Amino acid sequence: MRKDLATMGAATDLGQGKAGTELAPSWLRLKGTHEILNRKFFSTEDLGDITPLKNGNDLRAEKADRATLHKQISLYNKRLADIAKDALAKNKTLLTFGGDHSIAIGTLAGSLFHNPDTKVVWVDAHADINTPKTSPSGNVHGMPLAFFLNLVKDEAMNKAFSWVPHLKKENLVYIGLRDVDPGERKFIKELGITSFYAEDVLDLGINKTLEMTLNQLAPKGEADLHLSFDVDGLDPLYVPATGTPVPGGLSLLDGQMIINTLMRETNLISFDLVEVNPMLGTTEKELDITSHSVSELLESIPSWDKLGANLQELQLLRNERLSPEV
Ligand SMILES: [Mn+2]
Repeated sequence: MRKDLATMGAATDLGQGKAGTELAPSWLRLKGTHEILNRKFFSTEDLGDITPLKNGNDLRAEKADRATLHKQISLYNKRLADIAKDALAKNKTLLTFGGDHSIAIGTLAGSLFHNPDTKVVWVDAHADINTPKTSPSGNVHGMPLAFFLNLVKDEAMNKAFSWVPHLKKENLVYIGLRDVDPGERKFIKELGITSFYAEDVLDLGINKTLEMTLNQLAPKGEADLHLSFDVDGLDPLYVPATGTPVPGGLSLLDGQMIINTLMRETNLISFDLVEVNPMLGTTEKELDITSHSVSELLESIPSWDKLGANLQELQLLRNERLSPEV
């Protein structure tokens, strides 16, 4: 775990058709997410909300075609990638509040620019590995991993996203899957991607699941890791305000264990929290449950100064401050 945190809001809905994900970063900030983070890290820097030039409403109003949409998504994510890369270069952990899951194109690219051998844990009900060809919906939030694993054969699409770096397939582990399209199943099987479906987590328990995940990705512990956490990985009971809920998901405690364990056991450099949609809460109660769950997930981040291994570092920092260089 790094002691300094940078946060940004990836305020976009461009990766899917339901307006509202672009409001999640500011909505969550109002619900007190940053107060929690301030307690968890030595320092926190809020990089603010990053908004695309045009969001879904703008593009719908001008009846933009898919090519225009894809270009907007690409440009926006390149910006996110550059911001992410800068934050990581300053030795900070980056926490990005989405937005829909297409924002991981930018944040994960930033992690891979920083370290091409970055490991990835993808918590999600969906595999997000569709290509324009296999995708039933055509929504880009279901495609980010297809770009990183070089599966997209669409020429125009590859041109628009030519800047996206590649991820080694053995560096990816899924947790929480349960709604996977036929084309996606084929890719996962062909590439041999380690996948813990929600039912596997139920069978194995979350501790065993995480132990197996870390044995593959971070056997020595110090690996740079990117956690991309789609809130629909959790059961809709805990996060009703999201765009594509699927029953039979992970428990809130599972989600907390994932975050807490990865923070403690790896060098977690980047963490996306995506697909909260405050416009899809149908009652005040559903909204309360959703924001409460997000807060509980953030509460599971260990306090930086309570980790024994960091006490020495804190001492050094203190000494530095007591005797500043002249
Ligand atoms: Mn997703």
